[in-house]
Amino acid sequence: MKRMVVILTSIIFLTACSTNSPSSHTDHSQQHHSTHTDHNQNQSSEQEDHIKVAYSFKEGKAEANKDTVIQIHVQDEKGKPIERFDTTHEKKLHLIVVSKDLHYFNHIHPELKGKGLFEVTTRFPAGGEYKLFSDFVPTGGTATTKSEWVKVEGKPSASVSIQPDQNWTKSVNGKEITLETDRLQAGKETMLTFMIKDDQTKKPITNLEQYLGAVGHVVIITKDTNKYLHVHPMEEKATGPDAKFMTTFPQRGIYKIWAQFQHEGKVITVPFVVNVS
Ligand SMILES: [Cu+2]
Repeated sequence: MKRMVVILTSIIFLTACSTNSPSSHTDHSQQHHSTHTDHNQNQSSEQEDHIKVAYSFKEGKAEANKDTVIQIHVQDEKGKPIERFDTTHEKKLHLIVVSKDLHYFNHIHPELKGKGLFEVTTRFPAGGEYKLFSDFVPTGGTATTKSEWVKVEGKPSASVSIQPDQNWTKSVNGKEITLETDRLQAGKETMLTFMIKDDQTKKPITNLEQYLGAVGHVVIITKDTNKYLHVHPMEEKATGPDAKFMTTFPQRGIYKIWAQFQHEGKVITVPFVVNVS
């Protein structure tokens, strides 16, 4: 079997430790290191530690429902801009934006303006706190994820409580997507299988298109937003109806999973909430 490409990046976000539940302290030592499935684990995390990412808004602030330019500054430890990035899944940087309750999710691609600066225009749907995750590979370096909270002005939306799904079949944009897993145990490899059908006819969809160079993309974030996983499919060139992803949930708890597929030119984003024991 073709070995899957899994980029598993754990995030530590220090300020979050003071505000989150005691469970965020249980594996604190581990959280200081990113875990990658390549063989340079220690080297990778050291390198990642030497990269700094700062976020800003071009207009100085962000307001809900207004075009907002997010700026991402990538620097080395001495403050020198990092200028070169590998293209991974067709982009130099993948930006994931989530609201604090993980209800809102957006996956966008800032453009490299030069001198380590990326920019992208987006709209936040409501006021409140959002977490931004930048996912990139500096040329000569390794997969890196850096996150930060940002505040958006405007009327906040009511917080949606995050509960594990009872029903693992969802209808989104005319598709019926079912998630199956072999197990949901922390620290063990888990296969996530998504099966995609036409919502009307229930016919399996066998002509999924490549989305960013693969049959699908999966982003997984813990309920407390402290951990981020970006998982690529086992078979990148698959076309459906199944798309399989292998990952390891680093700890027990509730996770939100967003799977993204493309069919007939449209991207489908389907969320699931699971409880890992
Ligand atoms: Cu992306």
